[in-house]
Amino acid sequence: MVAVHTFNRLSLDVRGSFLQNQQTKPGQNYNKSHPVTIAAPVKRENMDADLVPVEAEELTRCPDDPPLLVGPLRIEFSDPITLDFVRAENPKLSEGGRYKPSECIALQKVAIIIPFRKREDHLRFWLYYLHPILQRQQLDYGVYIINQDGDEVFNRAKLLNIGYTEALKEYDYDCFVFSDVDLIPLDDRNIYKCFSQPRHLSVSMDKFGFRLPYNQYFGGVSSMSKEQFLKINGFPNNYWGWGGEDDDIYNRLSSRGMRISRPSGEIGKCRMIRHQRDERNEPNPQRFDRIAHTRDTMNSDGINSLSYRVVRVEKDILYTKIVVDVGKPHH
Ligand SMILES: [Mn+2]
Repeated sequence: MVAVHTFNRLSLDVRGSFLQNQQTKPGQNYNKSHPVTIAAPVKRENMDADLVPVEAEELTRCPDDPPLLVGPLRIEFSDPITLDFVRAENPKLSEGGRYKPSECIALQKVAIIIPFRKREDHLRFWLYYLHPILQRQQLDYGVYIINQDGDEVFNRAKLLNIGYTEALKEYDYDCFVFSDVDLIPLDDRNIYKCFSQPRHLSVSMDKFGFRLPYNQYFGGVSSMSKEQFLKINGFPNNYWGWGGEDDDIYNRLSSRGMRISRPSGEIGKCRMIRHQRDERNEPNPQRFDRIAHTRDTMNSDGINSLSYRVVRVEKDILYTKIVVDVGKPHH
């Protein structure tokens, strides 16, 4: 009964107003009809059976349908939250915003990459809501905040490339979730993992009236396996300012014969924290020209041409923050 532990922890929540988001209500466990399948024990080669603790011997792969999911969540941004509160709420995390389930072997090792600059208030909400969700999803995960240093024009896609690179230096991740800091899923069945095709997770945002703005839309929250990411040479490094980089990424995956996988509109609902447009992230006037030439540029502009400098790394129990110098646009 691996679930018991986690529910005990959740019941310690002290904030009534948020409690309901995190707990199973009667009749709300969507997985009741899907009994947990017991996978065969993982083979352990070259290990002396006498030395293996009994618990470790019994660990099996986590089920495809995590049994702790609760379905629709209530997400609101009215009450401010402190990082200390979020830390206290997530006692099972380890340094750097890392977690892996103790009750089973996670199906995927997922690095969550968040491009970031001066959105501390959004980050607190993201951490508050996402950590419990990701734990219920039984992922072996780490949270990487990639913070663009200085006040040059923002470069979201380059920050994502950097996150991919830096996360892999720490752990053998096989899946990468790229998320804006202001997007929170409204349903924990929207699993932050990778699929056989690149995944678009933020399919119905409140900002767009809970609809997809257009079929090729790949912005907001997406996931790619290491293999899928490398197949498209990662993301472009030369989209400075707002817009276009997500369409370039779509062009890349489409030109490599891949297509977008998505959850249903219901499960893919998410909420964006309302905000003003950031300074130094004005719409990029070159974006239309650039996305018209993705096929010509993608082989030379991407993870194979990435250059940057790490300014500093901050390890918190809730995240790894990597402050980076991404340079500035030419001309
Ligand atoms: Mn936004």
